[in-house]
Amino acid sequence: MISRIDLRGSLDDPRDLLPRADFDVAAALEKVRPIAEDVHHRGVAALIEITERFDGVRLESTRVPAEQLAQALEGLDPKVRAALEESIRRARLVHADQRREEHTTQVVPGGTVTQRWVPVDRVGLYVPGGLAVYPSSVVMNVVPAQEAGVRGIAVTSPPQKAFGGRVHPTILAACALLGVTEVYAVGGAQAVAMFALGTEECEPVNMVTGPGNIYVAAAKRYFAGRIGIDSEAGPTEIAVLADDSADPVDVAADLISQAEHGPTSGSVLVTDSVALADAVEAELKAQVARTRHSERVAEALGGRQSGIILVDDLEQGLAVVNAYAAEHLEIQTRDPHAVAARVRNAGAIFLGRFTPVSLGDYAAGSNHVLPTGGCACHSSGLSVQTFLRGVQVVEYDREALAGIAAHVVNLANAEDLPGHGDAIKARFEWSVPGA
Ligand code: HSO
Ligand code: ZN
Repeated sequence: MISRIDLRGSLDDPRDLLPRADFDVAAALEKVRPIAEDVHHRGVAALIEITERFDGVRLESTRVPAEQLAQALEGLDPKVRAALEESIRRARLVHADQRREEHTTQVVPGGTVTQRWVPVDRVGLYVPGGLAVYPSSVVMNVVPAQEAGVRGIAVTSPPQKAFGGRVHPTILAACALLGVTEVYAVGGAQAVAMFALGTEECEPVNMVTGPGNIYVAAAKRYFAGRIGIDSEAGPTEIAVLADDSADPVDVAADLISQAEHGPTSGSVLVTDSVALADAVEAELKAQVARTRHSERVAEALGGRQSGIILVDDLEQGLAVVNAYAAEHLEIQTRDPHAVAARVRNAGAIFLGRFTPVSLGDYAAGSNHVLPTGGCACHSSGLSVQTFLRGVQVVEYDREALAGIAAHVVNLANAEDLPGHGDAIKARFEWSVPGA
C-alpha cells in the first residue's frame, strides 16, 4: 500500500527521488483571476454569488453576526471548550516569548540605529473547511497575531451547508473564546480577494495568513505584494526519521495521523532499519483497516507523495530529511537531540516517542501553520515574527555625520550619484575634507 524507495548505496542527490505531492499553484492562478476581478468590481454581491456556486450556501451577509458567535460559545461542548482553552493558554505562553524588544546599536558616539518592531495594522486570517473543520487553526492564526499586538484581526472560514449555511460552530466558538469579533463566512480564493481588496462589509487588510486549499494558496500568490502573506500552504506532510529503536506502532499511527487530512497528504518514513520498515508496513495495514477515515488515509499512503525510504545509516537519513524539508519532522532515534541538531530544513521538529505531531497540531504550544512542499528550506511557520515589521530608526549628530561624510560622498561619486553626496556636503558648507 505504501511504496518503498531504496536509497541504500546511492550517491545521487536525493532531491529528485523523494516522494512529493503535485501542488500546481501556478495552474490554479488561472481560476483565481476571474474571481478576484469579480470581487473587485462587485464586492459583496460577487461574494454572495460565488459562495452560492462553490459552497451551495446563499448568504444574506458575508459578516457573521455577533449573536452567532455568542450562541456558538454557549453551545460548545465543555470538554472541547476546556481543550481549546488549554491549547490557547499554551500557545500564548510560547508566542508571548517570541516578542521582540526594541534594540539600539551605538555605531559611533552620536550615531545610533534603533531596530523597532511594529505589528501589522490589520490582518485577515483564513481558517479552512473542506474534509475537516479546524478550530485549532483559529488558535494557531489568532494567538501569534494577538501576541504581536495586531489591532485589527478578522477571521474568515467557508460556510458549511451541513450547518445551516453557517461557519462551523466550533470555529465560531474558538473565535469567541479568543475575543475575535470580526468573522466572515467566506472561503476559497474569494475570501482572500475579500480581504485583499475590501468590500462594503469588510475593510481591506494588510496581510492574509493561514492554510487553505490550492485556490486559497493561488489567491495568496495573486495578491502577494499588494498584501503580505505567509507561505503558501499545500497538503500536510509528515516525515519520520527513525532507527531500529523506534516503536512501529507509534510510527504507523503518526504517519496515519497526517494522512487523515486528505488523499493528497504526504507521509514519509526514513529509516536505516529494514526490520522497522517491515514492522511499520504491517502496522499500517492493521491500523488503516480500523481507522475512521480509512479510505482517504489509504489513498494518501498509497499516493506518490508518501513512501518508506530506506537509507544506509542516519547520516544518509539526515541528508534525505534535509532535502525533503518536511512540514513536520519526527525524530524517533536513540539520541534524538544529536540528530535534531543536524536538521537544517523542517517546519517543526518533534523529538522522541512522546512528542507526536498531533500533539503539536493541537496543544504543544507550538504553531501548526507550517511551510509545506519543501518550503521549509526558505520559510518559517507562523509566529509573532510573521506579524511584525522591522523599522530602523537612524539618528546621527553633527560630529557623527562629519566622521563618515567623506566615505559617503566618495561612495556616492563611485555610483555616479553626486546629488547623494551633495546632501551630505550641504550640512558642512559644501566642503567635506577627504572627499
Ligand atoms: N496537521 C495540520 C494541522 C491540524 N491537524 C489541524 C489537525 N488539526 C497541519 O499542520
Ligand atoms: Zn494534523
